[in-house]
Amino acid sequence: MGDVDGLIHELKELESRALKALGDVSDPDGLEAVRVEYLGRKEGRISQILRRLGALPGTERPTVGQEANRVKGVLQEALDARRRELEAGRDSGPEARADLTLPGRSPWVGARHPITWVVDEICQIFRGLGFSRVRGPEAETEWYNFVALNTPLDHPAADEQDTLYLQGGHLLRSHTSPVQVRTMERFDPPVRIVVPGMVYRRDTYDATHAPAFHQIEGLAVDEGITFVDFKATLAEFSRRFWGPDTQVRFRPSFFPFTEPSAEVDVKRVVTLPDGTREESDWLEIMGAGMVDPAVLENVGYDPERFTGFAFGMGPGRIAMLKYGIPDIRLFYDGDVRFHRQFRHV
Ligand code: 2NM
Repeated sequence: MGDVDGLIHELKELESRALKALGDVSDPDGLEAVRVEYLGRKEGRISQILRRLGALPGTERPTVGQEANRVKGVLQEALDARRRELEAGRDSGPEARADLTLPGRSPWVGARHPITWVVDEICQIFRGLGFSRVRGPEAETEWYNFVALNTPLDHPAADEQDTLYLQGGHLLRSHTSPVQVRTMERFDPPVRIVVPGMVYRRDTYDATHAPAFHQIEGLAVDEGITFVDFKATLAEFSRRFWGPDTQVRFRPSFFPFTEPSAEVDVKRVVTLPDGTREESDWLEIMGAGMVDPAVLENVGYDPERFTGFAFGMGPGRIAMLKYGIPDIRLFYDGDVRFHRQFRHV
């Protein structure tokens, strides 16, 4: 009896080991290895046990034989079931172990830089008023940056305290006006352009100054352009950008390249979250003026025949006013916690 009990115990152990091995198998090769190990005709573990039946007394052979056949049947069935599972592609590979209840990872969504938004918005409004968008070089000559613009080289703006000079008499443009000069040289009036771009000045980087910053300037020259066109165009732009109830004010000022010159201020009407309307203070948003006849002369236009107006703004300053940004360095330091707030614009 001892031999019979021993063999039956061995068969039961073999059965549970084989079932566990089948559960662990993840591909057809592994499945075949388990089949050969347990059910193989010659070397399989069940065949080996059956071969030892011969050593048992004839009366006890059927007990062990029946148990061996039962285990064989169970394993064959489990093997076929596992094969079907693997073929169906279920419960295999890394997906099988994936936790489908985990929240997905949200993809990184870029945000438009607030200055880019302001520049594009301004250009689009001026496009509606007939102005084209133009670009030009950032390394310039003294002629295009200063002299042609009626700014002599002994003017404080041209001093190396204020302008970044390069080798060979070149400099980094301190405003985008040289592009207006180049455009007037290449095209006869009518000219109506806006010129966004980076400009450079020798300033210390602090909350209100950056040595490289954005500017957008504009120019209209034609026969018969008057101070009324100048005021009306810039007031219309201001209302389209800041809102239809915006008040606009022109204060006398000075620029070497315009005469007369003005600072343009706006007073906004802001609607608070609770619906009440509040007026802002007067905000200085641009410098402007009628183009000085000396500038028209310098580009080869006849100043007796043509007149025009020009203006310049800092889109960084406008973005700071529009969004309540307290420090200009936030635009340039590249901290995503700042930039991701602008995903909507
Ligand atoms: C400003 C203010 C006033 C300006 C003048 C010209 C040009 F080329 F026509 F002479 N371009 N931009 C101008 C005039 C720029 O920025 C504050």
